[in-house]
Amino acid sequence: MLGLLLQHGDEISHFAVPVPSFDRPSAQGCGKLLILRRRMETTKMRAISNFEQLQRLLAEPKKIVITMHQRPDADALGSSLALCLFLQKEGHQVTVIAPTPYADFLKWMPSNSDVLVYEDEAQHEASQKLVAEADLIYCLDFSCINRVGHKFAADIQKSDAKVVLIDHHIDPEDFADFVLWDHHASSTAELIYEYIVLSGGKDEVDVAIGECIYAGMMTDTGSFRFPSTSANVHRIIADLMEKGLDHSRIHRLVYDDNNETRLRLLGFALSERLEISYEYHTAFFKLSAEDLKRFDYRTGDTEGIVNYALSISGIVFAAFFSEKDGATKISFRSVGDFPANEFAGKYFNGGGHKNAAGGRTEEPVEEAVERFKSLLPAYKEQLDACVDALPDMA
Ligand SMILES: [Mn+2]
Repeated sequence: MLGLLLQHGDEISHFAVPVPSFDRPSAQGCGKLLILRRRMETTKMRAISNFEQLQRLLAEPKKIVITMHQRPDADALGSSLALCLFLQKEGHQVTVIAPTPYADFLKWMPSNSDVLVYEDEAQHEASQKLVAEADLIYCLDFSCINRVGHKFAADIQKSDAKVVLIDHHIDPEDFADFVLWDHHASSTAELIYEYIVLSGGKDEVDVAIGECIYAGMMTDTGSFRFPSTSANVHRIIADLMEKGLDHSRIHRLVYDDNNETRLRLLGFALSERLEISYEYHTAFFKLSAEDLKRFDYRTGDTEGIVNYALSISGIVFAAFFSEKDGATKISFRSVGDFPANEFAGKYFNGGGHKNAAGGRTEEPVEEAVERFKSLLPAYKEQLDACVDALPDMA
């Protein structure tokens, strides 16, 4: 683990409030960028060490690669493109490399056409060359290096480049030279905005950068409804709107770009593939490979369907099982204190956030679902307690 990565709530008493402190000495010879974000009522403190070291590296034009987790979502891609646009303005040579293809509804993002896809045969070699020759590699929106895929991870680790990790997932692995991490942040996009501001680049933020950041924050907060939507998120949005951001346009681009098969797949899932266990306050979907084929499934088509299960009155735990590439992928969602990430980690080789996690198993979807159902009784008390804690809707 990152020995010097301070977590939320760590006690540092002598920092000035509320200005970011840029002039602290490096933490005990540590090679990490150390950022502490702590909320004190409405005031947030940040302390940074070794930030100057990174800034010194960036004082000269550098060759930079930015990457993100596989099957990037709007936060991963938006964060990457926002950072790319900013670093390009600063005079660097920057390329965004996505490990895998991604959903069409993300392709409106500014500079999307310049993104390379590592898995794409035609772009694989160019991607590898850029990684090998990079001075700096930014890893965004993931905390375990293998989330880019084993081959890509090996390329990154072989490269002499300094690695910068900017992320909000729990338990970051110790693979980066510089780290900006806060698992209380709503999104990586929020951290990217802060990173730009801390780099003295607030004036460089334009509509294009703002659109990418907004898309990341919007999707990771469920359109600003999850508890992670802090006052800071809304302050950032205010800043972006003052720069000319058309927020309605981004909602339309992301949410109103359904194709017919995607909508019909949703309808089918809701009417035929949703199971509800009122006893355990749990609801889940299961889609077989055949189901997906029938509706001409394309990457991203099932995104967000799990949330319909969680929207049922009295349901506090939801899952979405789908059979892809010979394995079963699962999304978990919960409300309140039920730790979806611990559940995913313990039984389905996964992890994530407390209320939104993912997992994967080699079992066929039916077997995975049966095992899931057999696990619920052990959680009855916890699930009941979650329901008791729900706000009174009366
Ligand atoms: Mn994210």
